[in-house]
Amino acid sequence: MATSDQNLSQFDLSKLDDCSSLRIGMVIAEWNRDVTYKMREGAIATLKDAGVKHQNIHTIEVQGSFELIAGARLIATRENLDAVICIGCVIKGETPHFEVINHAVATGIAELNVISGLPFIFGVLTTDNQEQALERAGGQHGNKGSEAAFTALKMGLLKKDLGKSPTGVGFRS
Ligand code: RBF
Repeated sequence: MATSDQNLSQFDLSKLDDCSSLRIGMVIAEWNRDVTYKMREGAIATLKDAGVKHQNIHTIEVQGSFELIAGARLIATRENLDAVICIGCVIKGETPHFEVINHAVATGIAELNVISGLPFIFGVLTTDNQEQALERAGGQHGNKGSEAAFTALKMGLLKKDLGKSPTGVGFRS
């Protein structure tokens, strides 16, 4: 599933409806922070370019990508958000941890989408090495953090348009 020819970072923000009332959460994993902080930068720039107010962008950090799930759930219980962006970077090592973590994170974030009325956006890079990751964090293959933010904007607008508040299933603090 190659993405090198699908650089969504050239999305068109002007085609979106008014985003100025959207409230967006963001959870960033500190593991591989050389990569994830660049993705965070790209995501915040995209949100601001779309008109999301600074005070309506809520960010927290967690240790590794595995903790994105709990972090995303926690921020969703605390703030009245329209979407949550999960940003991480898992780089293949010499043990099966890569597959284990990737599977757990993808499944966990998918489950959050299912049990709540809130969109949780999967902004997790899974690469063979750091070079590939940096190419996707502001390098030649765009910034996947910016793309995750664009997806969050679209889903946040959709939620405002069609959805109700989170059902609360599993989200009471
Ligand atoms: N977290 C990441 O976000 N990216 C990684 O590439 C990554 N590699 C890991 C490799 C090993 C062997 C272990 C034990 C953890 C790794 N983690 C990584 C951290 C993981 O997401 C989590 O923070 C810890 O397992 C604690 O729950």
